[in-house]
Amino acid sequence: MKRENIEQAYAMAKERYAALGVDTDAALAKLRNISLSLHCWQADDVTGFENPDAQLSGGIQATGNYPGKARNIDELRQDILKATSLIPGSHRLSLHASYADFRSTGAVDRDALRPEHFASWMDWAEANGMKLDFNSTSFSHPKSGMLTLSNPDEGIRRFWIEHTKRCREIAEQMGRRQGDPAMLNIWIHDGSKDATVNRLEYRRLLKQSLDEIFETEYPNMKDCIEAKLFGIGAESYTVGSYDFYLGYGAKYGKIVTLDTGHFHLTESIADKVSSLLLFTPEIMLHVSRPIRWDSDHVVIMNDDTLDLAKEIVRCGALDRVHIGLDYFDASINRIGAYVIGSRATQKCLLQALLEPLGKLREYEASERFFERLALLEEAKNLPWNAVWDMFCLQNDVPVGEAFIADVQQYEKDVTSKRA
Ligand code: RNT
Ligand code: ZN
Repeated sequence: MKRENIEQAYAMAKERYAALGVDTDAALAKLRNISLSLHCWQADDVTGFENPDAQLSGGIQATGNYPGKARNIDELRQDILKATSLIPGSHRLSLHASYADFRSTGAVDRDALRPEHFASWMDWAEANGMKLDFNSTSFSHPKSGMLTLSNPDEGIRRFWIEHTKRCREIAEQMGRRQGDPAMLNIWIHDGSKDATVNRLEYRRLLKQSLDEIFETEYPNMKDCIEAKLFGIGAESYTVGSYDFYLGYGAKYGKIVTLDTGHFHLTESIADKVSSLLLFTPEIMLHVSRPIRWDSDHVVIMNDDTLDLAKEIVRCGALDRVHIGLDYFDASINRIGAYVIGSRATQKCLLQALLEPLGKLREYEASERFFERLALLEEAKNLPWNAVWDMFCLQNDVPVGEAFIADVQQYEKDVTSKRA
């Protein structure tokens, strides 16, 4: 696309939006300030680096066998950098505890993880101007079973308590080093395939484990607890349900992670934002795309994601909502999957930032509901795409579909050569 055309289209869009009281330059500046937390696990189908034949467990599945997945830490890092070179703005990387780098330390089990096992990640992130977030990993481990932090077996429960404590310490070190708190997300798969007659007991144990895990206060990390509706093989009961974590978060001031794939399919995740903001400190998002189940398809610019972005902006909560991505599609080019999902999320945020909110709120305050609905409809086809192209131009990434060729080239040069 020619630079003059992008600039010309932007100038016209700017004028059009200005007539509705929207400042497109300000929207561009705000969007530039939003860092997505990119999930490291799209590049290798959530395999991690503890063991090359690791079998993904915990009720989640990456389906597909597209060639070229990252087989080691260096490849994963290279893929992430390729992806971020095609995504406008600067972003964070969210690591799972199963992505430790044991090359200079020797391997340890998950209850013995230390910041040193992530030192090379911290060096790498710093060198590349990227901040880190972290996740405990309860799945894909011999002690995972169906119950971890809620396991009545004291030995197993203690192992996972210790693991989660170690993860908080690692996140603290990441946060201290980068001068910005690392988000530590705790998601456990604990649940039951069939009817359980002990719902309360497992939840009591989970609460007890969390109480102990959170005993130490850390200033440079933030605890997030992620609920879920069900997993594969855990269809009847999930210990860490939304009610459970919402209660916990509201009572103890912890951040509740909303994964957009973890609710009944007709439930609006966007509608939860304003309530959480009133009762919990901040919000962590796992933006995903469920298709019939928590399938973790690549995020696209759909109504669900748009609604979510609009709610964040309408609540004036960009500084209280952390936007992480969480999907894993092994059926298409994995770097392309990062780029599509990240750019789609940003497009949604941009449209939210360009909403003629002043005018809409004026209509609403004076009960002009026809006018409100009419403007909401018309706003959908305001020239936001010209502003998006300008955003890509300003941030030196390919405009429009031009990134397809970049991903293809990388596939030709790099990923297709991986056996
Ligand atoms: C699983 C949760 C969780 C995982 C990652 C890999 O359903 O969404 O966040 O996807 O931790
Ligand atoms: Zn998630």
